[in-house]
Amino acid sequence: MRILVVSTPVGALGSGRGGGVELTLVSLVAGLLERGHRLTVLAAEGSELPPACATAALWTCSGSSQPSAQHQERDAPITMPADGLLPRFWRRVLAEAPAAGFDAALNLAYDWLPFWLTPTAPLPIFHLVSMGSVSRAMDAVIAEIAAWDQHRLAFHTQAQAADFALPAAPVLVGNGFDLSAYGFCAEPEALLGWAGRVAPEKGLEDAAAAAAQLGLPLAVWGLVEDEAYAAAVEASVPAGTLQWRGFLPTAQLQAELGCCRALLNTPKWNEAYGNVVVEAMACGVPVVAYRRGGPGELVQPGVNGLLVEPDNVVALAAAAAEVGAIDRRACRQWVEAHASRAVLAERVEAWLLQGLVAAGPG
Ligand code: HBI
Repeated sequence: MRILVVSTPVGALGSGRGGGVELTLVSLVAGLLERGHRLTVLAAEGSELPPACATAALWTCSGSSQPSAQHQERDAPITMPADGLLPRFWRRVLAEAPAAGFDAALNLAYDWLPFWLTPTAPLPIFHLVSMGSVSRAMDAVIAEIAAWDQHRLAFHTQAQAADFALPAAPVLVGNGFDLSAYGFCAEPEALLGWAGRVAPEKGLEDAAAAAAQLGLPLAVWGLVEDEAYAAAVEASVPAGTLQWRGFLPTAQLQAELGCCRALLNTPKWNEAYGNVVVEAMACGVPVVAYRRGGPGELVQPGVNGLLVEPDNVVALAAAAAEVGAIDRRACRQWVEAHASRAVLAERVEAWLLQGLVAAGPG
């Protein structure tokens, strides 16, 4: 197939501002290229694609970044900068895609416009929904497209899809990672880890409190999206508990992440998937996670980690103390079987082909 993949308008690929969707985009583009498809990526000016995506075409647009959807009020109206990346992306798709001969456009943005355009667009638009429910406007437009032709939607996990009004069982594609980029570490240090955008919905304060209870340092990787929140978490534990490691490219992240005895995963929202959970397991690091959202489905208790009652910091610390019993090699093996690039690409290909066959009304 000839596929146009439209990226997130919250930031350029490689900047870290896109969070998990950047990793998902690179994995599915590289995986689909491997399977012989022809890919074009539409992303913000300044975006960079890794060597694995070198044979994909890259179209870019300048423009203002779209405000993050998860930080809006649930009842907020749709907002869009007039000189924004979002309207410019979709002006480009509608203007150029028909002549370019794409079989489909695959939208990775969690934004109202591409969903709203879907029933009347001049080419089939598919959406890999990247988050759980964050606003009524997005819930409504996702429900509208599901009612019109649910084949056009896919989700990462069952827990995420359950947030939305779907007439039929959801297409689930999980996620996929370039496992050659993650080294296995058999012997960890006396160190706990936490990774993700540093923002309130990610619950860093709970992981910090659990580490302080255990008297272990907590390494923190990720873009500090909310400075005030980060400062408040730092102040909530004894000095030296947190080691702020910043947003690192995968090569550096995995080298440091592998040294952890466990990764603590403490989402306060319905995390759609939980990329960092799989990245840790790929390095042999078991994950202690709240039984919530995507991580609640990825962690297989006793095999690749432990699940605890959400928001229970005492239980989080107790489980983190038990995690030495987990076989670190089994964590790596689970990822190889369930979250490789090849597995993701197979699922995405099947989804698109099925969706193209089941032509939606109109
Ligand atoms: N917000 N408006 C908007 N659009 C996105 O595509 C978007 C977002 N917030 C976060 C985000 N994408 C990514 O971090 C996803 O991986 C969740």
